[in-house]
Amino acid sequence: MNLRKYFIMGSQNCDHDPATILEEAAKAGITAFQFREKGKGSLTGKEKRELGFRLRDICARHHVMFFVNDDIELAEPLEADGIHVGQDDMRLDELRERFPDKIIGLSVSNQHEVDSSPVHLADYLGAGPIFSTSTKDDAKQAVGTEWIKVLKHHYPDIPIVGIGGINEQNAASVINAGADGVSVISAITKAENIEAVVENL
Ligand code: TZP
Ligand code: MG
Repeated sequence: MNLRKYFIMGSQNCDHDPATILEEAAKAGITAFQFREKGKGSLTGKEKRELGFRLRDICARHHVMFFVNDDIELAEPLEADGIHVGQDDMRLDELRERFPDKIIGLSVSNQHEVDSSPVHLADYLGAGPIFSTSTKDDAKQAVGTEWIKVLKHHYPDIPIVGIGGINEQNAASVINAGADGVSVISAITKAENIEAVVENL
């Protein structure tokens, strides 16, 4: 499992064809992708599913791991490598039972969430928002790279990816804090030069 450069997006994050953006990012060397079709302007139903298949196909061609955010019903048809859930989604023990072979990622934003989650059932943790972000309307308080260190100290064996406000300039600080990877939305979807950004993450 290589989470080093983990791109996340849905059509709501893209000002042109999401497939074109993903294709460029995949060619440039992202190692994982999460289909997160969610929030204002996002697709639902058949359109969401069709976009999922297109993006899944791009990942397969480039050997990029493919994750689905939340949508349990899409994980199987899209043959996702894994599922990423937050605190308000399906319980980890139920997920694990239903998808014994899929990678399960869990978002943890603070100590309270860690205390109330079966963290050990997760295959990796998404930690953040590390920096402030305007991409997610309901993003929680930015926690800084210190949060990576705290999590790594308590769970040295669980891979951790930072999320939230990560870009070319600050990605190194997230990795230096002990993260196994960085996950980004806008750093790539809003990039003028996707290849250069992916390279520098
Ligand atoms: N979860 C916490 S912050 C965030 C998500 C999905 C948004 C990250 O977007 P960006 O543009 O990389 O700050
Ligand atoms: Mg969720």
